[in-house]
Amino acid sequence: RVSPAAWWARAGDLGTWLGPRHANAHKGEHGHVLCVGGEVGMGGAVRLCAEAALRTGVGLASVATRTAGVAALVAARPEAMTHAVEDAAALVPLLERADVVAVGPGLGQGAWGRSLLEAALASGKPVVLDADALNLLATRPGPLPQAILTPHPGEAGRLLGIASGTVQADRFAAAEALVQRYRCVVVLKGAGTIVAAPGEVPTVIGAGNPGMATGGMGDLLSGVIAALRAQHLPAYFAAVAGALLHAAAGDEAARIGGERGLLPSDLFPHLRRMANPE
Ligand code: NPW
Ligand code: AMP
Ligand code: MG
Repeated sequence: RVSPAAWWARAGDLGTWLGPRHANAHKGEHGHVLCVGGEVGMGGAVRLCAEAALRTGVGLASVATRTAGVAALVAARPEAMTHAVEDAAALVPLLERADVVAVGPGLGQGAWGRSLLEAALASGKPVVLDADALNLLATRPGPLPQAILTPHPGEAGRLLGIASGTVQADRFAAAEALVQRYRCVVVLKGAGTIVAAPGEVPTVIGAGNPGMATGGMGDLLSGVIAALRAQHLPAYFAAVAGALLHAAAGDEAARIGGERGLLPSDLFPHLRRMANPE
């Protein structure tokens, strides 16, 4: 049994789910997402995550990243509060202030990344785990009920100890195996993204296009889902709505400029428009 996203919701409903901001709104009401990642050489990944959270309407976005990446990130996106975090102790006060923590974009798989991932999990905050957070998770037991996992088929294969081709041969079975192991929401990415969770009928996202097969596209998705979760959507709802919003924004960007050469940052204006009621 499958629930296609087309039945479940239309992309045009996304702004309606969040509702309009009321006249007296303040930034503290709209959620605070902390993005953790950006090992040397991959600072762009955590920037895409934070910028996606901001364009999906979060009130505040913070970034915890390597000292070497701070200046570039502040210059490129001054709205994000960017902190040099070289160890887990420096992450703890940032975790305390966050509503949702997105861990993994460009995190790397070294001791730095592992210590930050462990601190984020120990905080008990809702987490969106992507990219290298998932690769690090492969050597760590579940369950993680406070998590939303967003693996691509390669990451799903590493988590399950199977080849990515085996994941692709039966994507529903792979998504279900991850749900069983981690007892949390799982977003298995790729053409026909599947969103699965304990006790839920899996949802298939019918939107999206091959132009989205570009480095950084998944880093952006983690920020979108974290922002919806921080704006008080329940975990499964945030994952389905986020995957749909991301894919629909990708389709709109491809409609305007074509699939080839589509960049993750081309989605930002469309994320913004679709996250508002029509
Ligand atoms: P194969 O070849 O099939 O076995 P990796 P990554 C598979 C950061 N980034 N269908 C495929 O494996 C990320 O955040 C930083 C089937 C492929 O070779 C991470 O921290 C950027 N297979 C880090 O880099 C922009 C699929 O997975 C392998 C598949 C590493 O992340 C780029 C690749 O996965 C990047 O986001 C599919 N649909 N999709 C930046 N600007 O800073 C993937 N595979 O080895 O985990 O590498 O995803 O690039
Ligand atoms: P990542 O591999 O982590 O960068 O994530 C890539 C993102 O782009 C995911 O959200 C995928 O679902 C999406 N994507 C990549 N290739 C396709 C495709 N061929 N069709 C639809 N969506 C895609
Ligand atoms: Mg990725």
